[in-house]
Amino acid sequence: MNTGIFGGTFNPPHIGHVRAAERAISEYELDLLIVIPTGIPPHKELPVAAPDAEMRLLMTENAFASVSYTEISDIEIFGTSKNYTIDTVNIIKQKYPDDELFLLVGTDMYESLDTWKDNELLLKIIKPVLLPRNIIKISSSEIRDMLPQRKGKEYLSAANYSYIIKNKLYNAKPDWEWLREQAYSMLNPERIPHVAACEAAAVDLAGRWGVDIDDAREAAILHDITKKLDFNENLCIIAEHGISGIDFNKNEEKLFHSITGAAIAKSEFAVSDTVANAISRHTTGNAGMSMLDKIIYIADYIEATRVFPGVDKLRIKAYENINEAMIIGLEMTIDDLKSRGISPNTSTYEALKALRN
Ligand code: DGI
Ligand code: FE
Ligand code: FE
Repeated sequence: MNTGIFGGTFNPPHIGHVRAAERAISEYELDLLIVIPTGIPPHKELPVAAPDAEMRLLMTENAFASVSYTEISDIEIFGTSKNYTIDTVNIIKQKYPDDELFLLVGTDMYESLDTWKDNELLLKIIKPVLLPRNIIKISSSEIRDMLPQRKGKEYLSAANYSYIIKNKLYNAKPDWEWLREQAYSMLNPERIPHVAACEAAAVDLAGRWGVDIDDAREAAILHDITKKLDFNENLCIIAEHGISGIDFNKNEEKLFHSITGAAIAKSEFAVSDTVANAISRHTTGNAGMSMLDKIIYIADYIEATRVFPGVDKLRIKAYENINEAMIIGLEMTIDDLKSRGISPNTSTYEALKALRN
């Protein structure tokens, strides 16, 4: 059997690694390629918001999940050795004593092989081969630089991109198209135009009122992500996230989605507290709303697909005086609820009271 060994920091693993592995498998006729994420990379400064070794292991498993003839080894992650190549190679040799072992190395490493620890012994155990040159010219460090700019998604597996965003690794910020896709997939399809229009309205209002446009966009895209969940599903999220202080009545089911939406926005999309608060207040409002909170509340109310008497006036008002627009919106909601025999939540009254002062 021909067995290849492919070590690396995989920080993060990307499509270039995967393509190189696939080419190595065919070029060197490997029956197995063992992919080995390193433990603590020697002489390497860990970059900001770096994943730990176990997170890199998990991402490496994700990245190679669909590549035949590969297996991911955790020997350098959980092993006690110092992660010298010779130690790793010895372990593999013990496991596969009859195999021909090929060590995949990049050009620079290939040229410095004679400086490696126990290099003579090493060369008796493995045959060093060049990591095939790649058509995809990308490096992990370039991807780490792209992620905070909302770029780089196309170089990562879908699972790894979600994982990186969820855990805010490398200070990654979500690609907007991706975030919309994720959010829309959680909605009833008929709600998508509302959320799209809400995003546009929120971005406009953020420009008008000097609020961070990205925060407004993010909050609007995500504001209704739990809207289609039923009572029990909402209760599950509340329990799972340890949310306390919910005292909704049985007939206030509609209020859950802002609270659970904020929780999911945090846990799945790593939104800031500022953005999470705007989501959690978008249905009732509350006392002491931030400008972002008001923008999301009003954008939800006046977005282009909304049709009700007075909507045009309210749209104008939102640009002239957002507090007055809030008051009008809250009053209309209270009237509407009462006319339907529903008593408005105390937060709704408190929001109104705070704005009138
Ligand atoms: O999720 P959307 O439909 O886009 O908008 P939303 O989050 O403002 O939800 C609107 C619903 O919430 C609507 O059915 C009225 C209801 N609602 C708003 N304020 C209150 C309320 N329901 C109760 N019970 N109490 C409130 O104070
Ligand atoms: Fe809503
Ligand atoms: Fe909404």
